Amino acid sequence: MNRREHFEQDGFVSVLSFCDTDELQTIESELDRFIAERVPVLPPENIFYEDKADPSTLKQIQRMHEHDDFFCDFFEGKPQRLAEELLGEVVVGKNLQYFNKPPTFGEATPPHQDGFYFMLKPCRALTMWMALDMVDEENGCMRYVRNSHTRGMRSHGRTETLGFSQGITDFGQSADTCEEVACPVQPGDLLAHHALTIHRADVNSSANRHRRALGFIFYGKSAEENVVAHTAYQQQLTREMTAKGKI
Ligand SMILES: O=C(O)CCC(=O)C(=O)O
Repeated sequence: MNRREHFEQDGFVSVLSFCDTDELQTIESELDRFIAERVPVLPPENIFYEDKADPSTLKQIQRMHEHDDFFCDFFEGKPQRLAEELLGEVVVGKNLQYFNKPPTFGEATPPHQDGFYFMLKPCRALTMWMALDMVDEENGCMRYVRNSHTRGMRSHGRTETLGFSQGITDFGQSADTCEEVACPVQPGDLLAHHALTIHRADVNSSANRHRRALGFIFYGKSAEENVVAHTAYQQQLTREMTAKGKI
């Protein structure tokens, strides 16, 4: 089976060594530069900290490609080509994200389907998640429910998790637990999942290992976005997070 067939069958696929050591070294130094120079001047709704008063707890950066030439060029290169191969259509790049779960702070990622956040018709989109650190069960590897992308959208409700405001309300049915696959990865390995694939991750329970990754979101050209509802939801969320002092 090729990787598109794996993606279509399981709702996710892993691509080992998507970036080699040289590419990773370049990404690491560009990321250091981005965090030092860009993060301090970005709109606050693009940056989430576990503890706003402690910069070492940086948890997420949103839309990096809109703020930086290096990350824009990278996003539109290999990740976009892979997205087109897996979805089988022309894609539109929507978000390049940085994720971290710092040791002792890293919260669990609630079970969710990205399509619930995206608000697309049809729900033709995918997310890629490329590890920058070694990520295993101890520091919270990604977990996918195999084949869940064929069973439609589940009901979601608000969570208190910063950066993952919606979670599946009835997660834990037997198909969820029996079909869940833990995906440990090495730096440079990439996981791609369909926007309807249920996924989650545990807390980072390691003593001193970070759990960093880059996320790439692409919508298929055939997917129509409910821009009004999506923008209204994002604005509401930003207001709530500001009021709670989270951003
Ligand atoms: O990093 C994580 O724990 C979750 C990432 C995720 O859910 C996603 O990229 O869709």
